[in-house]
Amino acid sequence: MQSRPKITVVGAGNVGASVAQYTVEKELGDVVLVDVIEGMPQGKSLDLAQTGPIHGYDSQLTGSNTYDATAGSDIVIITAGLARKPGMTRDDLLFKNAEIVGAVVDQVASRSPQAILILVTNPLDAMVQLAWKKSGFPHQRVIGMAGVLDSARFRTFIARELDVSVENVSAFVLGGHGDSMVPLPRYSTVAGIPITDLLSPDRIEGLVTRTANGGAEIVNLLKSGSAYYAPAASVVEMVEAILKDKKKILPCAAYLDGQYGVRGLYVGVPVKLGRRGVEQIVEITLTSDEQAAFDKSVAAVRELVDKLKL
Ligand code: TXD
Repeated sequence: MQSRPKITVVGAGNVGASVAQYTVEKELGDVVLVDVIEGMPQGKSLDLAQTGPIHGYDSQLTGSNTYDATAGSDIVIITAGLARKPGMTRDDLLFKNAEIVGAVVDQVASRSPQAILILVTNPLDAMVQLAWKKSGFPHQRVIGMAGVLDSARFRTFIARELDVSVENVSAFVLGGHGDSMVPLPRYSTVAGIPITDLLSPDRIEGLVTRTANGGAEIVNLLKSGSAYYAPAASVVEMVEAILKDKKKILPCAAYLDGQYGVRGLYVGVPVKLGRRGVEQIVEITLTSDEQAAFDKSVAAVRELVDKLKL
């Protein structure tokens, strides 16, 4: 009998394996890891299961190269795909990853018709739109992870700049996950104080630029592969908000149906996450400069979605 929530992670690579690790460490549920590489999800699951006695978790871990073990999942996280290599843009990945994600969604949606899907694979916003279309799920149950990561990066840089605890820093990031993302300094705060009162426009501009290029900075350092600890932690914050029905407001790629002047497209905005998935889109008033930057980011997302004919 299953009494713990069931969380499937498709793609047991760097992000997927770390998602599994953080999920069981927090005892959020049992985890099924799926990957196309034979033996790999099974091996990682067994290794993580054997960490349980040391770290004190009882979550069950299962690895598989097929999908039957995923049936009846509460949440399915999709990280399957190729990661960016140095010099490769997220957009280069579009067609290859669309093929992979489309096939994965077909497999999981039929076996877990009530699941909430969390997309991670890049280019993120287009992959979420694709997963929503392919699954036939209500848009509230198909969500993309990007904003939590982007704002965690912005928070890290703000905390370092001001030499304060990261816990004091909140940050606000809008738009697509890409170089055109829109960090919003006037809604980014340290103990409630907007950073626009604490830092010069030049310093803020530096932090904003570093945030927008945050993924590429790590890709260039690692040489092969891309960031995975913070991306995985970001996914797990969303999983926890959903399973514990926290109604937590987090920036996620969500389906806009007129909000922020956008209709019929997934883009990063603050949402309320609870057991039903995206329970509300939080709308704020943008200045004309912010709206222009947001519109530019939306246009970049729409271009990819159009290329996929979604
Ligand atoms: O903010 C964000 N959304 C992101 C996105 C942050 C970090 C990483 N981001 C993207 O996630 C990245 O650009 C990639 O598109 C994915 C996964 O990144 P990861 O770093 O985990 O890549 P890996 O280590 O290469 O893992 C991908 C795994 C690998 O083990 C493949 O064998 C597997 O995906 N894979 C598949 N699994 C199942 N089914 C199919 N078809 C499949 N194809 C590949």
